[in-house]
Amino acid sequence: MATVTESAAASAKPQPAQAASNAQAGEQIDGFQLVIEALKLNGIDTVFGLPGIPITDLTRKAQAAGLRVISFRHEQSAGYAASIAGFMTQKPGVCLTVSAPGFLNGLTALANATTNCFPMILVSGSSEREVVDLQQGDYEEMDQLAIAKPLAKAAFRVLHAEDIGVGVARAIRAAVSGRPGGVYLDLPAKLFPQSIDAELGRKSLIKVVDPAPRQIPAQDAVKRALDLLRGAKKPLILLGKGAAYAQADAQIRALVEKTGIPYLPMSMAKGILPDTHPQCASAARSFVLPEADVVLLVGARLNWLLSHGKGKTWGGKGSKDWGGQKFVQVDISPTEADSNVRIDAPVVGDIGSCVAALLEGSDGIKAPAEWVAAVNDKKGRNVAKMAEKLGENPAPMSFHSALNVVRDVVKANPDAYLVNEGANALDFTRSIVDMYKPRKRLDVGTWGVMGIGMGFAVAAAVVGKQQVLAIEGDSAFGFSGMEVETICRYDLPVCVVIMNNNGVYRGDEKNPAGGADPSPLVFVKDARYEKLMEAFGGVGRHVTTPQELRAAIDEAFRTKRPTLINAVIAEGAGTESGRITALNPTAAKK
Ligand SMILES: Cc1ncc(C[n+]2csc(CCOP(=O)(O)OP(=O)(O)O)c2C)c(N)n1
Ligand SMILES: [Mg+2]
Repeated sequence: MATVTESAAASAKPQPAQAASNAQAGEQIDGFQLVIEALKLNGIDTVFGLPGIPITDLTRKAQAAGLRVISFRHEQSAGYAASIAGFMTQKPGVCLTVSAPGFLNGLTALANATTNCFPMILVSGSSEREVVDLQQGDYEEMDQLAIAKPLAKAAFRVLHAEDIGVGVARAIRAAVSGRPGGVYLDLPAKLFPQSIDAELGRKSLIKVVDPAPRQIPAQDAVKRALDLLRGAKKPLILLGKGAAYAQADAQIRALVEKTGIPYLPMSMAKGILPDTHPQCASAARSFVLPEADVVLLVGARLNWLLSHGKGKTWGGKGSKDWGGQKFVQVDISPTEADSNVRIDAPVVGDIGSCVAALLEGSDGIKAPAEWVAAVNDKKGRNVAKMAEKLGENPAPMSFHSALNVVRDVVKANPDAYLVNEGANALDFTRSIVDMYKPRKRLDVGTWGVMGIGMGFAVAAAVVGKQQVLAIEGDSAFGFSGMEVETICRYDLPVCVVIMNNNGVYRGDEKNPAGGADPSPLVFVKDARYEKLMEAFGGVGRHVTTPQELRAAIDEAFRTKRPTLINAVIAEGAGTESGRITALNPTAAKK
């Protein structure tokens, strides 16, 4: 007996009576088509995902309708790709997954997007509501909407084809307005084949007007902030990933340069102004944080990455003591202020509008020369120390000698995207490799999550249409390594460099019990990761010196071919947890 498939059912000849009523009713449109048209109407031209029931035809039909459909090997990578596309473009990145397990695989990326304020929509097919709600054991049964809710900024389900327009519009607005985040859109299998009158269906779609409205800060809030900055003896500006997202690069630069205030970029804010800018205080971070008296936070939250705005990092006596700074906080979310320490002057609004308002009122605000000189002095000494370290040429390579090469490559190719994950591989890259343009550094973000690597790299190449350089710890790479096939399949200009030290943090740990099992922290020694890329037709290189590394990266950039460079780093070169050793419970106990 022939199996009745969806497409066979759809193409079955209508009965005479039905045909007559169809003719009367005019052309029909189904749920698949309405979803695709709703996305297209809102300027979404690329979707990331992984096909299967019930969204297989959605991926096919989307491609047929001219959307770029990037199909991954694991939903988590597709989700990370969507989320970083959202960060890069201010349009929600869309990820398509199948029900239950596919949905759960995508959910990590959705939660990560919400945490990082990346606009993303996870569109997941789901099983039959009636069966799910009675827990009768459907194929891939799961109450996905309920599970997504606490991890998403918003979550919606569409049951009827005529509501698709509203569902997509609400998802878009929720993802990009105010503080951006991850949105879940649940589309049950039964929705897709529903057909309605095509004209009515198309009329029901909504092209979202002004999806992320500007939010103008109140004048008195701006004045309060300016007064504080005007009285500062040691002012400091901290630029966060929110400042990068806002694409207010020109206003931010103008404010920094007009006031002469030293600034520190958070990891993904590197490049809003070039890291080589004379006012960049990155090289004097541990000097400026405790010394500053007034700190202007722009799209930066006082979370763990900034030691919660208190403690020794900020000059406090004990680990939880306030360092005495006054804070001005520019943020789109009115509830961000005071989340860790007192914010003396919250400025609530979109970053572009807030910075423009601060700039307009900033006449007479100038960083005192003594403070600037002290910062520069500290910077100069630290840069000299770093240069010495970068000049060393040990065998096997150290993180420094390898990353010195990456530093030169990025300087020569400032438009390239730099994707970065790992522990030492992350921390050293962040501090050694200067960025020159905004939103080019894409990394593990607020959670320090491993696994973003290949998803981010694919999105950067597809959406950013530039060469991508992914600097990966060998452990970090493993989380999404199979996506090298995706990179080869779409023939993307992605060059992956694995900083291979044979393990998590280091490769020289031993089994403390002395047994045959290796330490939980180490991998197969001298693994040949480059062969993974060769397996799919890309270029693999095994390098042991900075010269070989440079030649291999240059070749990848010249040819634009998918490339994986296995860079051998000394097993003992890293430190436990990179720069965040102190967060380990054992270290904390000491
Ligand atoms: C999803 C996830 N799982 C586990 C971790 C814990 N973790 C932090 S860094 C890291 C890997 C560090 O090793 P590697 O990438 O090789 O970097 P290295 O320090 O060796 O350069 C792990 C497993 C994490 N951050 N995220
Ligand atoms: Mg490692």
